[in-house]
Amino acid sequence: MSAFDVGALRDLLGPQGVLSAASDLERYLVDERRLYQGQAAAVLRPASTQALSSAMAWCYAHDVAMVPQGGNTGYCGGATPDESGRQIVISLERMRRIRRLDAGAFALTVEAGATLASVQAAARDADLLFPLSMGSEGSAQIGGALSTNAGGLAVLRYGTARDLALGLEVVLPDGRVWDGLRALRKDNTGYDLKHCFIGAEGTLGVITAAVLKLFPAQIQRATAWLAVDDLAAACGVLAGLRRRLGDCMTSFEYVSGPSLALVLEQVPDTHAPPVNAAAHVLVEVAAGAGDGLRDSFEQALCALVSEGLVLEAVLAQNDAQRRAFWRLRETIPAAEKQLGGSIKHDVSVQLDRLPALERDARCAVLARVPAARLSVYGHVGDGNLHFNVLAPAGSDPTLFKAAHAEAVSALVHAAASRLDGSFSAEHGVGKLKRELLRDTEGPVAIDLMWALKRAFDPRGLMNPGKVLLP
Ligand code: 2HG
Ligand code: ZN
Repeated sequence: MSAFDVGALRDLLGPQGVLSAASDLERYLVDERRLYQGQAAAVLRPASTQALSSAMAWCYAHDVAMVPQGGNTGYCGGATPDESGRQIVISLERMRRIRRLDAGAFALTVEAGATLASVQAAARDADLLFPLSMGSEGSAQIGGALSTNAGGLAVLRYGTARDLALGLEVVLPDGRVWDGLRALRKDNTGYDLKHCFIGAEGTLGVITAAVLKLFPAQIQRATAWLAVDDLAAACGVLAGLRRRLGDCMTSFEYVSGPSLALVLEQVPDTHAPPVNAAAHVLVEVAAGAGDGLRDSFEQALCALVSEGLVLEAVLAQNDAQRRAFWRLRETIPAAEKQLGGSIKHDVSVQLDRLPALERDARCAVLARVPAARLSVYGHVGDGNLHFNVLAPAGSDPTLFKAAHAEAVSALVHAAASRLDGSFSAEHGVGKLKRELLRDTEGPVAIDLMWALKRAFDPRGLMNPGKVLLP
């Protein structure tokens, strides 16, 4: 029996709009990494903003806590209900319409439940580009991506989800709707409210639709796989390519030798790249019409080879080779999962401190657990590393994580903090990192965050216990 009678919510949302049978709820109650197993009184699946607004007004009036959920691909447990069985999950999965595409304004209005892949496809159909891209784009939803301010593979050129939002529509905890769906490129009318909801992980309201920025299609594109000595060399290559090519680089992804080895060993149909080295970089450049991008890219790479920064470079000759390169990078998380998972980190520092971060974290972790396997990779162009730590070969990954996760993460986060970096570059805080947020952001920042929380959600019903530790 549910903690409250869901009949009233069914009246508001219709039979498809409320799930309450245990077997229907299951998949909404556990997070992607299986770190948290929650319970819920029901899952609401509104088909429109108006319907959600009435349901949330009802929840507010009845003191029911609400947990918004997108594609449930998050890494920090931000969309999983607690164990009380009294919270309700709000899934946006039935709100996935493309509301309008204004090609002349380079803007797309879309409902929160649309997957990133479907938003990209809608832009592509109009010969335009929506650049937010990540391994989970087939299931990750735009509402969740905005709520966590997701990053991904093209931040270097186009920015994070925050940079791609022109306007938002949000249902507030009491059911009121804030209509901020405008496609203005410039708007200085007071506080920029949309930025309060972006990255708030559903703790201030539920994003139901967004106006997104579109870009000219990438007519020319070139992709290369580079062999380098180490992360410091990779950073040198990044700077060298930037100086030579300007702003046309869209991705600059680092893949350490051990991360590549995991992929080759664990992921079917992956083949070693034609270069052999201790570390690798996947770099992609793109531009609109015109010519010469591939030539200038090739020249820049040749110059970096002569300088000794790049050991070898292979330019993808066709789309199949490009996809094969990307597969080597994008399947690293799957390879780690296959091995029983890793102790994951999502740290960032200012660009010129990245090699120091890697070195300090490596020394600290290996001093404590000498046999641990490190899988270090990530968005070096954004100063963001995934410094992941796996169990020694042959030992039990679950026992390893249980024994070492806390201490190892403290060491990696301390290394980032000493370099004035962040413990969460692109995956948010959720439930997993709320203690870290409280302990590292400083009292003024935490006071301001609580002031915002209380102003938007005075009864504390919006995704309670996430981001800010009660
Ligand atoms: C990536 O960059 C994702 O592939 C996942 O952010 C990172 O699984 C990870 O640690
Ligand atoms: Zn990442």
